[in-house]
Formats: sequence, structure tokens, C-alpha cells
Amino acid sequence: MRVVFINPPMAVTEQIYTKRVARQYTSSAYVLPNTSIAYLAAYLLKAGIEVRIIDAFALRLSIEETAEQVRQYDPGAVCYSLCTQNFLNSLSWIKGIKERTGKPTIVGGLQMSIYPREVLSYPEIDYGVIGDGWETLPELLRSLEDRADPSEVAGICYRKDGEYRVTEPRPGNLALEDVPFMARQLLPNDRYTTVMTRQWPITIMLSALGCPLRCAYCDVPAGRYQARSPEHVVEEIAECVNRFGIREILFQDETFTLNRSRVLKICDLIRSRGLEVDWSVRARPDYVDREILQAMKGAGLSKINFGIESGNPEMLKKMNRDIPLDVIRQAVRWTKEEGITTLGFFIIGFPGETPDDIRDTIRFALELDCDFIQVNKMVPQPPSPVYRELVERTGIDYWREYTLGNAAILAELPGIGSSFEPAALDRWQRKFFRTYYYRPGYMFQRLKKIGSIKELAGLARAALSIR
Ligand code: B12
Ligand code: SF4
Repeated sequence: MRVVFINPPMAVTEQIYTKRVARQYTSSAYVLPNTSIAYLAAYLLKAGIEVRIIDAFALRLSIEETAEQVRQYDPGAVCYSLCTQNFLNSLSWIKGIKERTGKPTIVGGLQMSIYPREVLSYPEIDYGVIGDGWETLPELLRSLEDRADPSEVAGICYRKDGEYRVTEPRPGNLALEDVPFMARQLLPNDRYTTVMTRQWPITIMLSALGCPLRCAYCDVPAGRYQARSPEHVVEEIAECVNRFGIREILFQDETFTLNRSRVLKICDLIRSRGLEVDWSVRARPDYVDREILQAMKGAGLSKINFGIESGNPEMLKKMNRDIPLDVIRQAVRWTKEEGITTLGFFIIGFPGETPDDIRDTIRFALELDCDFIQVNKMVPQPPSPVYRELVERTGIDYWREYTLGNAAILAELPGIGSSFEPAALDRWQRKFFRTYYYRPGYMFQRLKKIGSIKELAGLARAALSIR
């Protein structure tokens, strides 16, 4: 049995960003590996199954070109990892590839745990894996090869005689530490980039998954925090540097610094093994301190993405992340003093938010003066508490409707429950970006720090996207 994974382009963000920023995110300026696929591929290789990954997004392939590669490879199944927000776009690819190749389609990913029945309502999708895919996927592939009855495979859904069938759930008992590192040898590593990248090739890594904190808007499923040991993480860093020549690693852990002793150990190991690599993390401002910042900087950390979200204490309380503004101020100050680049994330349009609250946030952002900011419109996502409340209040499960094909319904989501219409929120978002980025002092500082023509071009594109 051989199998192919396809990573279709991203086309998800218009509801969340401004149109121009969305275009930039879905263009060649922001392309990152699909870790879910790369992990599963590594697991299949270990199980003796031949695998190919076609990263159609990174390689800028059309559906036709991708289908041609699938035909040539002639796999027993074509697999996709689905996230809710990109579902309809992925679906158009699934349909296009199925039409051209006729190969069985297997899908997995968080979308399958949230809306399995809705996803399976599309006849082009043959099998869905619900929850962990590690053991389920090889078993399902073998069952397909043997033309066995899929009802024997736990953790899947499929159709029989037009009826939706779901097998018994499979308990997820494997952690990232129990499986091989991502199969980067199957990825076009030289194609990955972001607007802030300074050295290529780059990659993504996960040192931990999930988050035990409970911010009200957060859609990270509750109760799934798992952290890899420092030794395991640093072994993968070494593989990235020594085998793949990676020069920059973007850790995508939800909050990298949750467990400080683990982080200090990771830093120690990077230094003691002499690994030269730039890295960045995401963190909450209340989970950093001087010592940890110094240790991370000493081990190559170049950037922290801080979730700051609001400059209004009442809004922060409503978001269930009651972090005192002074703690945020101090975290950003320390980080800048250590020479680490700061990126602040902000949300506007949270339920109950007013124009004055947004003004507070803009003022706070200007005061913090991070190197970069990202301003997102509040778009409730499943399975967050804010989304659950919305569904209870309105009786409409918006993302379910979207999954069933009603893309237009998402236009109602930005800022829902706040005092802003979606169009007004767009204007606030643009105003926020412009007020921040078009300050002469800010522009001057940025230009002084530019390292290369490629970086200048990236920043120019980013600046133009917020006009
Ligand atoms: C790394 C990461 C990224 C990376 C890589 C994307 C990817 N899908 O791998 C980047 C930065 C590119 C990214 C982008 C985005 N991401 Co992201 N990302 C993550 C993160 C942190 C880790 C994913 C991961 O690799 N986990 C490790 C793997 C092994 O676990 P897994 O993905 O759960 O996969 C297991 C099962 O789900 C299943 N499985 C998954 N796929 C498949 C496929 C098949 C065929 C089978 C059989 C099984 C299977 O088997 C795996 C092993 O058990 C998760 C959060 C998290 N903690 O999981 C968010 C997450 C997946 N991202 C999310 C979102 C919203 C996005 C964006 C839309 C963000 C944006 N606004 O632009 C884009 C969409 C990109 C896309 N087209 O998928 C959401 C998805 C929510 C949802 N309801 O679907 C998550 C869950 C975070 C969150 N809660 O908000 N992301
Ligand atoms: S928003 Fe970040 S810190 Fe808050 S619960 Fe989600 S992942 Fe954790």
C-alpha cells in the first residue's frame, strides 16, 4: 500500500484579517509546513507504508498539476488533514482530485472531531478518522488493501448504503514523544517562509501541545496539554540543524514557557550541544521572567509572540485572562531589554466591547511599542466557550452551517455580540494597524533594523497590505 497526503492552499482568513492581509497570508509570503501531515507520514513510514506528501500550497500547484502527480504515484488512498476554518477550500480540492483520479479519500484533523457527520455528507469523502490518527490510519489503510469490512477499524466514520456509520471510539494513547519526528525529508523545506523570516530554510516544531489555561475565546480543546521532554525536543532541533540545514525554527506550542524548568533545560541543552539556530515562540506575558528570557536569548531565541489581546482590564477579565497591565508592561520591557524581537497579538470585537475599549487597546499597544503587532477580529470558533455561548444564544451553529456549504454565514461572525457591525470592525482594525505602523518614529526604527533586500520586500508587502 502506498499513500499520498495533499496539503491544499490556505484560503481561510478573510473573515479574521482585512482582505489585503488575508491575501498576503494566503499568498507565497506566509507558507508553513503542515505538521499534522508530516507527523502522520513519519508514523506511516515507520509502519512500513510508502508515503508521499504533495504540499500543493508551498509548491503553488494547481488542482490539475496535483492530480497529475497523484495519478503518476498511483496511491491506494489520498489523505487530507482538515481544520474547520479551511474546510470548504479543502473540500474543493478533495472534489477536484477525486474527480480526476477516483482514488479513495481519507480525512482527519480537528474538524473531524467537531463535525464528522457533516463532513461525511460529501460523497467525495470516503473515510473520516475521528481523534488520534496514529494507529487508526495504518489500520484503515490495511483494511482497504485487504478489502476488509471497515466497521472493524475503531475511530473512523464512513458511509454504507448511503448511511453514516461510525465505529467505536479509539482511545488516544500516543504522545508526540512516542512517535517519530516529523518527516521533513518529504517536505519542500526551502519553500517555507513568513514575512518576518530573516534566514532560510525555516521549519515549525511542537515542543508541547495544548494549553491548560482557559481563555474564553480560545478554541484549543480543553484538557489536552502534553509536553515533550527537553532531551526529545533538542534531539529534533539537532536533526533539523544537522540533517536539514534549518536555520530558523518557529515553535508553535500554544504557550512555550508554561513550565519554566523544562524551558531552562531545553536552553541548557541547545547551548551545551552547540546548536546554532534562530527560534521563536508564543507565550503569555504572565509566563515569562528575566531568567527565562535571558536563558532563551542565550540559546538563540530571536522573537516572542505575546498574546496581549486587550489594553482594557475589564475586557481582559471577560476574556478570562485577568493579567494585570503592569505584568504585561514588564514582560514586554524585559523582552526588549534582552534584545528579543516582540510581536504583540490583539483582539478587537470581543462580546461586550465598545469603541472606548478599543481605544484603550490601541493606546496600550502604542505604549508597549512591540516591534510588530497583529490585530485580529474576534471570530468565535468551535469549541471555545464564547462559541458555545453564541450557539446557545442564537440557536445557530455557524461553523456547522459553513461546513454544510453556507460560506456566506461567516460574514456574521466577526465582532458578534460586541457593539460593532462587521464593516465597522474592519474599519477599527485598519485604524489600529495604521495608527501603529505608520508612525514616522516606528518606520525609522524598522528601516534601521532591516537585514536584507528580501526582508525589506516582505515588510513593504506587509505595510502595503494594511492601507
Ligand atoms: C502547528 C499548527 C499549525 C501550523 C501547521 C498546520 C497543521 N494543520 O499542521 C500552521 C502554522 C501552518 C497552522 C495554520 C493554521 N492553523 Co493551526 N495549529 C497548529 C497546532 C499548534 C498543531 C497541529 C499539529 O501538528 N498537531 C500535532 C498533530 C500530530 O496532531 P493533530 O493535528 O491533532 O493530528 C492528529 C489527529 O487530529 C489526526 N489527524 C490530523 N490530520 C489527519 C489527517 C488524516 C488523513 C488522518 C487519518 C488523521 C489526521 O491524527 C493526528 C495524530 O493523532 C494546532 C493546535 C494543536 N494543539 O493541535 C493548531 C490548529 C490545528 N490550527 C488551527 C487553525 C485555526 C489554523 C489556521 C486556520 C490559522 C489561521 N487563522 O490562519 C491555519 C490553517 C492552516 C491549515 N490549512 O490547516 C486550529 C484548528 C481548529 C479547528 N477547528 O480545526 C488548531 C487546532 C488551533 C486552535 N485550536 O485554534 N497551524
Ligand atoms: S488563548 Fe493561549 S493561553 Fe489562552 S487558553 Fe488558549 S492557548 Fe492557552
